[in-house]
Amino acid sequence: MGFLHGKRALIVGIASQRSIAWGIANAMHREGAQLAFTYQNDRLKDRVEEAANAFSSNIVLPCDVADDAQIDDLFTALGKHWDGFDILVHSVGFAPREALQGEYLDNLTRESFNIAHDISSYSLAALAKAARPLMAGRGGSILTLTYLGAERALSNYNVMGLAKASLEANVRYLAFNLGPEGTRVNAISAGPIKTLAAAGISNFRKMLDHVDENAPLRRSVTIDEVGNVGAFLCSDLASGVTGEITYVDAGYNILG
Ligand code: 0WD
Repeated sequence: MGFLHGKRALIVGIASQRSIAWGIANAMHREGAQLAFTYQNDRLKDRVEEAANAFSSNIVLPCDVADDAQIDDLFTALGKHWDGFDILVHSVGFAPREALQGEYLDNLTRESFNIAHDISSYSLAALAKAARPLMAGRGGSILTLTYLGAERALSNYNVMGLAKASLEANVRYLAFNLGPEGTRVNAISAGPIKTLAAAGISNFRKMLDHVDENAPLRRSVTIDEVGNVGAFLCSDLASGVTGEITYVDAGYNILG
C-alpha cells in the first residue's frame, strides 16, 4: 500500500506532460492518492483531461487563479465530489514574458510587478483560504513550487524573483496560520527543468547547462524527482514538517 493511500489531492498547475505538477501527480497517484485537477483555460483543458485519464481521475475543473469567482466556484464544485480533501498542490507561476529578459529595471513596470505577485504568490493564499473549510482538521498539507531566484539575484529571473520571495514568506505565514488546525504548508525549491513556464525565461538553456556542469550531482533534476519529494512532504511521513523550503536541485543551492 502506498504512503498516500486514502488521501485526496487537488493538483493546480498542469499545463503539459512536462509540467512539474505532472511529476507530482504521478508520484502521488503511484503512492495511492485520489486526484482532482484544474485547468487555467480552454486551451489547456484537453491536456489536463489527458492527465486526469492517466491518473484514473474524473474530476477536472476550471480555475484561473487570477479570478476570485473561479476560485470560489472551484471549491463549491469540488465539494460536490469530495466532502473534504487532504492535499493542495499549487504549481502555478507567471510573469509577463518581457519582464523575464534583460536587466531587472529595464523591463520592470507596475503592471508586470502586480501580475507576477498576483499569479505567483497571492494565488497560494487565495486557494488556501478558499480550500480551508474542506481541508481543516484532516492533517492536510499544502505544497507550492519556488526557485532559487527568490534568494539570489539571478540573470533574467528579475521580477519573478521578487514574486517567489513573497511566495516563500507566504508559505511561512500560512504555515503559522493553519498549523493550529492541523494543516501543513511547504514549498519545494526546484532546480531548473525545461517546461512551458521555463521557456518564457530568457537564456533558460544557459541556466540549465550551468547546473548540469556545476551542481554537486553534475546534472539537473527531473519532474519525477520533484514529484517524489512533493509526495513525501504531503504525506504523513512528513507530519512534523511545516513552513519549510526544501531544495530539489541536485545540490546547486549549496554552491558559493
Ligand atoms: O525550472 C522550472 N521549470 C522551475 C519551475 C524551477 C523552480 C520552480 N518552478 C515553478 C514555477 O515557477 C511554477 O510556480 O514551478 C511551478 C510550475 O511550473 P512549471 O511546471 O515549470 O511550468 P508549466 O508546466 O508551464 O506550468 C505552470 C502553469 C501554467 O502554464 P503556462 O505555461 O500555460 O503558463 O501554471 C499555470 C498554467 O497552467 N498558470 C495558471 N493556472 C491558473 N491560473 C495561471 C492562472 N492565472 N497562470 C499560470
